[in-house]
Amino acid sequence: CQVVRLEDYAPSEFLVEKVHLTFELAERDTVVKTLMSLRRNPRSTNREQTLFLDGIDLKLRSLHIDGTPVADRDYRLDESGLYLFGVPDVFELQTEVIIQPQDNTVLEGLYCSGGMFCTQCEAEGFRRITFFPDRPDVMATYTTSIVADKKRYPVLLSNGNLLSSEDLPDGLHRVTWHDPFPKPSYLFALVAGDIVFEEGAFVTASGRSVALRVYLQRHNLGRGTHALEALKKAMLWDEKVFGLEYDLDLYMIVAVDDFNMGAMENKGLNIFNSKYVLADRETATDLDFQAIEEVVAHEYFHNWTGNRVTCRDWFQLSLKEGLTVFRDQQFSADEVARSLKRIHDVRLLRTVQFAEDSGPLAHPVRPEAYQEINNFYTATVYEKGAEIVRMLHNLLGKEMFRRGLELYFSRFDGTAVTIEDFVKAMEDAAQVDLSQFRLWYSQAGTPNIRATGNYDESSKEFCLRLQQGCAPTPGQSDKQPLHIPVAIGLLNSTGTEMPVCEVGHSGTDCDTTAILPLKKTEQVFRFKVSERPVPSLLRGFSAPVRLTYNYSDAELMFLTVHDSDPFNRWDAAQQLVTQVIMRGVDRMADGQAFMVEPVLIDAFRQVLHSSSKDRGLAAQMLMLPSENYLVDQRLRIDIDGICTVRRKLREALSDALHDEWASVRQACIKDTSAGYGFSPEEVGCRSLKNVCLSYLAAQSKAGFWPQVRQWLDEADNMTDRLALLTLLAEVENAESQTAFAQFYQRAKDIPLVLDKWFAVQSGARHPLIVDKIRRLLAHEDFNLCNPNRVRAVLHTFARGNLGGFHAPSGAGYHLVGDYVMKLDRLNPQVSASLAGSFSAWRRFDNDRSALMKEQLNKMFSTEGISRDLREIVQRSLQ
Ligand code: B3K
Ligand code: ZN
Repeated sequence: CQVVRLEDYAPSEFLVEKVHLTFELAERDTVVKTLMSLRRNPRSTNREQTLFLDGIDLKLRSLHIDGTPVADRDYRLDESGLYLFGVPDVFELQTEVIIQPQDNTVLEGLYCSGGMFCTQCEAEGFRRITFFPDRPDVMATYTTSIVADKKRYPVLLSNGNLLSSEDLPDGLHRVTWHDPFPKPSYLFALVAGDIVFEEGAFVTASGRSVALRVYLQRHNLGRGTHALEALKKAMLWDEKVFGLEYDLDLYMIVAVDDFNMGAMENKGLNIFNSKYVLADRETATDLDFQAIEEVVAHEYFHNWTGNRVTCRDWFQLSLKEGLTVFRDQQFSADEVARSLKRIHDVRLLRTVQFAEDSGPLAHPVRPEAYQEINNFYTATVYEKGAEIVRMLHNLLGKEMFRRGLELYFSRFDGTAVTIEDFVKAMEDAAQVDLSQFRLWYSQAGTPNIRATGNYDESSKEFCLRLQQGCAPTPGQSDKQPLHIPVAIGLLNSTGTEMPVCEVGHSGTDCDTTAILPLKKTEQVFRFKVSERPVPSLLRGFSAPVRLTYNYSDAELMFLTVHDSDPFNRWDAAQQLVTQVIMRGVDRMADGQAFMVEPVLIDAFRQVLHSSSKDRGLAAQMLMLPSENYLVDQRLRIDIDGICTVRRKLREALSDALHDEWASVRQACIKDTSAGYGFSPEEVGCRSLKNVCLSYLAAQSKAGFWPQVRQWLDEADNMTDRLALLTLLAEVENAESQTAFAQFYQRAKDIPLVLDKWFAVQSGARHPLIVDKIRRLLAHEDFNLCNPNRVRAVLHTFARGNLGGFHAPSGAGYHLVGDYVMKLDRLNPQVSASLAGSFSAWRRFDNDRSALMKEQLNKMFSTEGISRDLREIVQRSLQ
């Protein structure tokens, strides 16, 4: 299989200045006519007379150079594109191709969704539309004409500003768009359909007024308001925080039901998975509302970090993604409770990214080789990439970071650049040396920090030893020490923070949080303190590392109550529960019975008692760490032990604190009785209320389930309804049956709600879950061509329902393995991501490991699997 390598990068031999595309959209054959001006790239060293243009599944109808048809001997076609021999240095190329969007199930290039035409070109989808140098360092200005039946496709959209629209004979019409900003082909977009819009307006800081439109299918009208409001907030925020304004007169978002990812930042015409646009309280949960805000902001922020300055090649993907995720995280943190946002992001990082970084699919944030670039839209490139930018932000400080970004834009606006260009701009602006810091981009794996503390009573010195290391990852056996900023605080015995003053520091201006620059394999830091401290380590999760410190239960409990950093309060609670669970797992492995440790009950009781101070945070502290987080704590995964101990612990906490769960739940209800609102307090209330409820369900008393049914009838929003339904999914009784039947009736015409109906069942801990999944897959509403539906059932099961997927019989593996193969023929991106759930096979017990490997082998030996899937399987087996 062909491997693309970073070290082989060479500038494009030809550049494209201008492109004029004409689409004649039709149900069977869509014609794409392309006129483009090409010229030899002065920066290319290659002097070949052959020009290669990418093109996949295109039927060539005609080919002209400077108006003259190209003779047969002067070109050649193969399955990857078009070779033109003996081309001049400057010329115009005219092509005409036929494509079949109606048969496009890979959802890349031009395809149909819900009666609409739409496009997805990142990373390499444009080559499915026309012959083109489909690489991000070829930036051109685009003019796009679209011709279509006016009745069926009254709305015709593309990037930029509207130039003209006119009616044509035979019920057709033509609309022409022009985007004045040079852009890479991956940012091209087109939409055609019978859609409507919700409109808003934004006046930029420099006084330009921008029309904002959220396009939806007619029956969804009214459900785009939240997205529209989020867009306005994001536009204002980027002006305030980074001085970045929008640059066109129109900003469009279109919601489509069939989409491989979350959304796409096409210039001026974002195309979104409808999951990240449509919302009202009847159909979306608080988490959905929050996710919409994040994704809308993320795509908007790409206009500068991604579009105006783009990537030179796909190895630089984190240049735009890591930076833009960081920006959207900062935005959301300003919008909601900052610490909750951080907890949310760190949870994701620790479960998904850490797992990726410790398995066979581990890769640096700037990868060095790929077979299929779509496999690299990963948690590492996105989330770890964002953590690197966050560390830079903390190292440089807010002001310097902003200046660095300004320098970056002044140097590179309108060009395609590298991660190195970004780091250099930061380095130059702040006058700091980032040479060691750069390793974060090239070295894969999660660093481990072992921290040990020692207090010397006589000298009143606290000595903190930090040792860093990193396990080998594929292709990188030797790791160098990284520059890791470790934020710490020191608490005295009453829980008050002491100044963090290093020995030798003169002055009296020590802060209560210090950032220690860990740069060597081992470093010792000494602090002057008045008494033995309890250290609060890695505050705010100042670096994407695993840090261990030999905390006693009592110390963790102390931090849970006293740490002034709310993130670390939450983290201390998580560490305490994790510690207790892992001890339980060890005891079980030794054949001992489960017992709940009183320390945990005390800790939970304390959190419950003071929960009214910050309900959102309390809810997070009371949630047990996910199975996914727990399995990642040890190299060898004891799946049965973890699932069992976690379940028993939940039951024990349910029992021991029954009255507290009930009363805190009541208190929350009392405070939200005024109706449904979306303020952080109300969201916090709902989440705490539902956490309490889930504990009450774990050891349900008589009459509980009929009560749940009643609450379900009374619920006035999707957050509560879904929380209740989730509980009902894990039991087999009359209430559960009617609840699911009724929910289905309400959901069946609303795809996003129906996805929830599927997902809740797929994620349920249930002894017969594999049979249940089979039934869901055979359901008339299950649809293998819709990625949201597939993810609702298969990804939820394989990635979120560990007990079920890893059933000892191997039935879960079998089922998912079969569906990977079925899906692969339709949509390789989705099949490859599902296949990733087998990648950790080596870490399981021998029986499971063999069964998982068997599935991977089966995939590998199947003829004709996609490049996407082949790469994932191959790397998993290596
Ligand atoms: N840039 C797109 C992702 C495109 C996915 C290609 N397989 C979404 C985003 O990160 O904003
Ligand atoms: Zn992005």
